[in-house]
Amino acid sequence: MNINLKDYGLNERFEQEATLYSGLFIARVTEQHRDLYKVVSEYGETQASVSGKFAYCVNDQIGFPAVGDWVMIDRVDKSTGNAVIHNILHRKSVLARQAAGTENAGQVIAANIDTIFICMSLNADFNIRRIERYLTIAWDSMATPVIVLTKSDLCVDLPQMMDEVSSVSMGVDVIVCSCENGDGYDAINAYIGQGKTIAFVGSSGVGKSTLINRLMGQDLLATKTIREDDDKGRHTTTYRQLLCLPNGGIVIDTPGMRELQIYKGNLSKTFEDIEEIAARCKFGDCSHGTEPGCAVREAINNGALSEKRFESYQKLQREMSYAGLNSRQLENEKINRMFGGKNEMKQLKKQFKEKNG
Ligand SMILES: Nc1nc2c(ncn2[C@@H]2O[C@H](COP(=O)(O)OP(=O)(O)O)[C@@H](O)[C@H]2O)c(=O)[nH]1
Ligand SMILES: [Mg+2]
Repeated sequence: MNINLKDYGLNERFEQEATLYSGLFIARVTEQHRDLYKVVSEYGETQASVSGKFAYCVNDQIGFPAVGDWVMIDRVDKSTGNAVIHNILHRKSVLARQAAGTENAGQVIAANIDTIFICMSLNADFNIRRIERYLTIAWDSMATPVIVLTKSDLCVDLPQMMDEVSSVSMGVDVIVCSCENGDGYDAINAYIGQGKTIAFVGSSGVGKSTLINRLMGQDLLATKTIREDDDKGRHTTTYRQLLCLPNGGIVIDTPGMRELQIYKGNLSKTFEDIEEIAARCKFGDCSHGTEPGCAVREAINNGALSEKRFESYQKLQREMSYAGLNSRQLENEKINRMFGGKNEMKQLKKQFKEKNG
């Protein structure tokens, strides 16, 4: 044993749950390369993949392990081949998106995170509609979103941009930073504590890996060089990766996502202002079209609500495929599908024990 998993965020909740699986070892997923995972246990890092039974039972990508997951593996001795992942422990939070090119399949971006840093640069990438999209996903994940505005050194009109951001970021902390002058690093560090996991999300090129390297105190992650910046389609970070920070805390870097379609989201929290206005409409089922007494149209007409923001709200609403289902309900659904309830789960464990002595 040479690794203290507390440094990787292990806490009592996961330790407790792990005791349900005797004969298996607890580990955290630190990297994912398609079907192959890198996991870390008390005995060090090892490669792992899911068992055939596991793959057979899961019928949605959401059910597969992802970076940040706590999993139960069958071996820690590398000399006997890759470890087999048999179970995922209950996720405390799940950041998910719609899998690219699918209609109704989710994909986990990161699991068991405490804080999501939504990164956007204050130059080319700046787009408040995108912040709304990220917030909708983040608020549903059970982790706390924080907006990180990068490259403040390249910003032309900071007060104007901050105004725009504050019109969509109610209840969310906003940090302005720059790796050129170190602005904002103290504010970022304030979120990083022993055993806490932070995920960085945002478009490619906004400076996520640069920021993480700063926090690590060394250039561990590849970042784009100036010359490579011309090469538009290129992603320097190609897979999700979990790293331990020198002063405690764990970070997950993610590659930029070309499309971030919503799989499940929380519009009520992201658009609290609109829902508050809508509550004053004359009709409870007002569609905010041409009905009389529509408070939303009135707010748009008198300038209290931006039409663009309302359109964005409606667009995201249409996009939400699992409307009405929150993360916990989805998680329960998944367990029922996988194990057909508690009895089946017990049965499986018994069979597994017999087979593996
Ligand atoms: N001017 C300026 N450039 C930055 C800043 N942060 C990152 N960059 C540059 O932006 C490019 C993309 O950074 P990278 O960390 O690879 O972005 P990622 O794709 O989000 O991980 C690199 O050339 C960085 O040097 C910043 O605060 N100011
Ligand atoms: Mg990167």
